[in-house]
Amino acid sequence: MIHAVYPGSFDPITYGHLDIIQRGVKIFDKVTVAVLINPSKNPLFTVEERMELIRQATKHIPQVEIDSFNGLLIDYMKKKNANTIIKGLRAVSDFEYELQMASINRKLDPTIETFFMMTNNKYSFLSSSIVKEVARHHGQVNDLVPACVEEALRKKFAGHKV
Ligand code: COD
Repeated sequence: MIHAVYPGSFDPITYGHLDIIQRGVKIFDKVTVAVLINPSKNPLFTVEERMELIRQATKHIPQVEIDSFNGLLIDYMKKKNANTIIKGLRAVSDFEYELQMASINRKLDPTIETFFMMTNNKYSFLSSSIVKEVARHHGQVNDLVPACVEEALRKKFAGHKV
């Protein structure tokens, strides 16, 4: 069985992330979406909120498991007995960073493979940061994120002056 882990901040999950998950489950037997617990990043959503939004957004995909982790991704991979890391690539800038990550991860454990998936062209511009920026100014995000995330953003920024 090929168990892949799709790690990220997912603050919050977008249609770009969801597209990678939906394509990932066609290739791998099981995909764990793993939310990084990183207090230094000052996220908009708590880890529990982010996991719940992923849960709602992926409830139609049975091969998906949702989890969180801290520390090194490689240590988490070993703990889960998973052998493949899924990463999404949007632009050349993503590639440089992800190549560095994949190289250090391979050095830490050569048995774990990083699998890169190109973004869907529809979502090549899309990031959680862009979504938060638009939502903060009460712009429309309904075609960028699942409905549950749109609602959660609306609540977070309700009463926030533009
Ligand atoms: N289309 C396609 N892919 C996308 C899109 C999109 N529109 N948006 C995002 N993605 C991809 C990203 O490229 C990434 O692969 C993934 O989705 C998650 O994205 P984010 O932005 O939610 O998460 P990141 O990039 O902040 O996550 C970084 C990690 C948590 C993966 C990384 O920091 C990590 O592994 N940290 C653990 C510590 C560690 O082991 N570090 C390495 C050794 S030093």
